[in-house]
Amino acid sequence: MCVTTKGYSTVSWKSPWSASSWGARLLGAMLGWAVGVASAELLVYEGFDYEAPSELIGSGGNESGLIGSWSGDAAFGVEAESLFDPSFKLAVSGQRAFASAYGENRTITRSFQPIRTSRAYFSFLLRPEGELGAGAYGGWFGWGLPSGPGLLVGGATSNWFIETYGGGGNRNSGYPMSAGTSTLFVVRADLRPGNDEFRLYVNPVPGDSEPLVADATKVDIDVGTVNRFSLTGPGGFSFDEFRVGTSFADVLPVSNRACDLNGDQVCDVNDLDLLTQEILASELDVRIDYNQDGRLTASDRRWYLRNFLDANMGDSNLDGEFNSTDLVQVFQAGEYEDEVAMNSTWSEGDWDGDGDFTTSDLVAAFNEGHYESAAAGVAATSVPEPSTGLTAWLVAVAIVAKTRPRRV
Ligand SMILES: [Ca+2]
Ligand SMILES: [Ca+2]
Ligand SMILES: [Ca+2]
Ligand SMILES: [Ca+2]
Repeated sequence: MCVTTKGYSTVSWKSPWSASSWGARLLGAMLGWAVGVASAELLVYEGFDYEAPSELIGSGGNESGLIGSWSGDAAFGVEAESLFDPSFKLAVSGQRAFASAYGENRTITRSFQPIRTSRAYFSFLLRPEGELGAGAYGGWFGWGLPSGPGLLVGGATSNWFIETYGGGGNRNSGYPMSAGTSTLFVVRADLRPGNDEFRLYVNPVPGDSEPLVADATKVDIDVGTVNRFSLTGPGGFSFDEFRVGTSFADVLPVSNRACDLNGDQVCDVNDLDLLTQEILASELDVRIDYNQDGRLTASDRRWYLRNFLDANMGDSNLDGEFNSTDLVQVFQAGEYEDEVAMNSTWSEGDWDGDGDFTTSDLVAAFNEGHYESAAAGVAATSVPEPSTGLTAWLVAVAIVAKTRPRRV
């Protein structure tokens, strides 16, 4: 795996909840110390930091708020590679739980410290594996709280839903399931005498505030004391990054690890260039398959640009705007249509990611339509708003002619 050797090697991939840090955090929380801005208390964490591949049953012990090991049916395993949320902003660690489609119902559970607060938040990732619907009973599966009548968040072949454990009281989230694509769930539980209230949020973005409106709400069951969760159903799926906390933010900790490919603690053009190299090497690494299509392509690079750098094609200095300053920068680098293969980076004009600065980069950038002609350095009257690759190229050449002599 290329990124492992080039990039991730400088950032340890171990769990953020090492025994010492977990203990300190828990102690701090118990004593009422501030353990982070707007952070209350992370009660439970399961990131599947176990040997892979291995049986899930028997894995784990008393750590990170969990009690005892996984117990139940043996048809669940630990598989290499953590799941990621669709925004790639959620902090993840370890491996993941995995179950291929099965010919019978099955369940495995893990206990945790009983929830004592009236409101709790649960977060986790689910990813359908193989063909939707494969396995017994329509291939349903999900995550559950198997206390009282129980709660289930899961699906089978269409949309993710929340329902009573074992069926009934189904509430459709409106979000479709897709094989091979991870979905992030947050369940807010308001635990009361009598029926409890559960709000389901699908694919919230870590770092954002709690949505005002839930994607599904369920108010017709009383689950009683909550002190364990389960993975259940015959469908094929992966599960990962389970957290329990007392606030929305607690269960969605943000990490820049997915964008910091070279491990220097910042996400910038150097990471983008590293990603370009990985894409050109075209060796699949799920940690940089940002659009989750099972391939490493220019689409992943676009995803990176927009989601991590908040930038568009052509924005060579990554200041959020594609303007004449970017054009001046790339032409001053002097690699436009030069004779040296694969020598150009993003800041040197290789916007389409093929390793060189050529006309195709200008066409690709201007065709996205983000060029701002009124930017500083070029009078709006002298540079009309370009709309085609050809005018873009003419604009670029005109700017070059105005800003620097031709390199000899
Ligand atoms: Ca994990
Ligand atoms: Ca991809
Ligand atoms: Ca710019
Ligand atoms: Ca190029």
